[in-house]
Amino acid sequence: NQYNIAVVGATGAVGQKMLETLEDRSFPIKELKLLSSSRSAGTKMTFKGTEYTLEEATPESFENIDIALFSAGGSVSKKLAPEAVKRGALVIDNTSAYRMDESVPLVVPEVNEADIQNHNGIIANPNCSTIQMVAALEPIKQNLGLSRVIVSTYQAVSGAGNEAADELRQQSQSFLNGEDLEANILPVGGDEKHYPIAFNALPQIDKFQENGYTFEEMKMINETKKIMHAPKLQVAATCVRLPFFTSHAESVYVEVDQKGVTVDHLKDLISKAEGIVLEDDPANQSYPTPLSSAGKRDVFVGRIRKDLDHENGFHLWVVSDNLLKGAAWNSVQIAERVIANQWL
Ligand code: 11C
Repeated sequence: NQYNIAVVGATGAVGQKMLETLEDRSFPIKELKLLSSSRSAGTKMTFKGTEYTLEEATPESFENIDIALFSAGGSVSKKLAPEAVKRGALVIDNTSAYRMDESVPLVVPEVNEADIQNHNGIIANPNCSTIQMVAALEPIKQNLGLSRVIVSTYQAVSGAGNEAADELRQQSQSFLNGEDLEANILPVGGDEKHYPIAFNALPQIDKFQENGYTFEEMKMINETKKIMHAPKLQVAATCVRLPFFTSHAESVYVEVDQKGVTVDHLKDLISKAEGIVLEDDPANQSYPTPLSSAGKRDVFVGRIRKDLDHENGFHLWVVSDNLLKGAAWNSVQIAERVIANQWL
């Protein structure tokens, strides 16, 4: 079988990776429609050697579409996802618009593939930093029980889009030329103040919430509990933007329920888990980094250590390409599982 596919937001950092991933996976596409805002309509993009012209996304764009991959911002998804569903399309939405909606499954296939069946036309793709973390946590939770997670992130600028990546490029050049740095986008396009990211670290990703956490931190907290079906799991997050382009890295502290667990046991569980690569050999200085994981679909885990004070505590270093497993690949993977299980 082949399917009519629409990609909404095809010119964005994630949209471009969606096209690359559909191509790499030889996704069974009958017809492909590339949709965008009116601003990008008319832009040309190539898929499998054929040139496509982007069309402005309207409700009618979704007639005859089987699966629509949305990544054009929450407001576009809010407006157009219901229109797509009304016309019979299955929406896989890579924005935060529907993630915490109880009627919408929030899915990382390695963790909660079965939730896909409960969809009512929309399946939400989680936030990138959440996806890689829950993929690494699931085998731990399944085998040892999990009570607490404390994560600090080291996130790439591409998570904030192509304009943020351009800003890092420009500021880096200015810095090396001894010029003043101009900051217009990071930490958050829509917030009041902007700070340089080049040669810096910004402890703000997305806007501050009333409780003092940022929205990115609250996404990691709330989405993790939903995906893992663990409302009582204790989760705290600190999210930091760093000056590199691709892949998010995370220092994750976990407390497991089972007593007497060894590092080797944890390594064994991680190495056998689907979609995860263990890269952990301190004797040979082997561990994943943003550069080594960029362009790959897996989640990489290293630096597994036992906490020195808490009997059931462990530390992990989790790295993955934020635009692939964190976004485009997870969305396409959901689409593949929908098809394989006939859950359309
Ligand atoms: C970042 N995690 O790195 C964000 C990007 O909710 O899908 C992903 C935003 C989202 O800035």
